[in-house]
Amino acid sequence: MYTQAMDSMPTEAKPTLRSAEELQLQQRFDARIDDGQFIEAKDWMPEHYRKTLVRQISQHAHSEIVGMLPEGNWISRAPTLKRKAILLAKVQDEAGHGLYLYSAAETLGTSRDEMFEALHSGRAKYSSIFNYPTLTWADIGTVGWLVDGAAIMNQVPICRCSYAPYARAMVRICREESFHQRQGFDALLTMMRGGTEAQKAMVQDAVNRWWWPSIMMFGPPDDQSPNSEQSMRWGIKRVSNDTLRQKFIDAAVDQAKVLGVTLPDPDLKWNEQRQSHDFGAIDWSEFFSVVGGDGPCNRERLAARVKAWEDGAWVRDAASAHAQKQAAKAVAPRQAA
Ligand code: FAQ
Repeated sequence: MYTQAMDSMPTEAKPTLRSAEELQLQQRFDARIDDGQFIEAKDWMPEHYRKTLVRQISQHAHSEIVGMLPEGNWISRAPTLKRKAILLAKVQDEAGHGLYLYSAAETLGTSRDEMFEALHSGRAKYSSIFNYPTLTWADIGTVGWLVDGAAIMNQVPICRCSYAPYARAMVRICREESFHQRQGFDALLTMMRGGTEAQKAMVQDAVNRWWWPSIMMFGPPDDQSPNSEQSMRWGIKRVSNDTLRQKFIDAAVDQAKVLGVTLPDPDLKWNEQRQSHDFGAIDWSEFFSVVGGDGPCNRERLAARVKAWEDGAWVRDAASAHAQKQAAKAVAPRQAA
């Protein structure tokens, strides 16, 4: 980062000169952010910007991978071949999203092993929503409709995130998320339009259980969101937690009407003045308890990820042994020559 000329200067002169250079780099970085330019992996960036990105992108990656569990649980029980093929493709897509995102985080200098270790030791977070159980087939449709719907609402603005590798990954991810939302809505519509009374009741029950956790996905209210101000200043987040939550609620109300389900909030009503829906109080104690590790499925989800990591040890060992052999073969002919 620093020039050789500076390294050869007397020690006492270094701190001032270094900070002068850093100041200049910081000013250039701030100007680029203000100008709406993208930051690439090789560009200079403040350490706090780098750390914030690693935190958000790795947590996002973990969410995609842990998010495979509640839906993967239903692949063998999908009601028709068509629904099974769709669900299989969706769960595979989530794995792909996780891999794009881990790659984007790696460009910031954090290894995938470090990120996995943070997840497995419980230090890293993943989305609160994946700590709820998928009890019936209607839960799978509801996850697609509400959870993927909330994910798209949150993720479309990240396609314009100031960190280019994250923004590029998000463009690809959002294209797939919109298919995910549609397939969930379609599965629910099929049950609500042509299903039995029991199937309709099953859909309503799933919506009742997933509604509040889905609107919590956007994170704490803006005035209790410690990272928002700085992340918005840096263009990592483009839209605040509360604004996205409101947009999601407004969109979901109309979709619920098409489906013929009731959203479980008696205070939900159109506010003519705000041109938005008012809604009831969110139970933030539930959110913080789930994020803190005490949700209905936190232990089960983490145990499944740790087991998958341990079961995969032989694959990682075999791949490294193969890579070592290949490297040795590449060196051997050169030595013989
Ligand atoms: N769950 O200051 P803020 C998906 C934490 S992907 C758990 O507002 P920030 C696709 C937050 O990390 C879903 N923790 O934080 C799919 C922070 O803690 P920390 C994931 C949460 O970062 C569908 C603390 O609270 N999407 O669904 C949550 O500015 C179906 C204070 O919060 C993303 O990750 C939460 N819901 O804003 C897959 C999108 N909310 O780290 C499979 C990218 C907040 O300081 C099946 N991420 N926290 O210890 C973001 O947009 C942001 O990180 C937010 C949080 C908006 C999630």
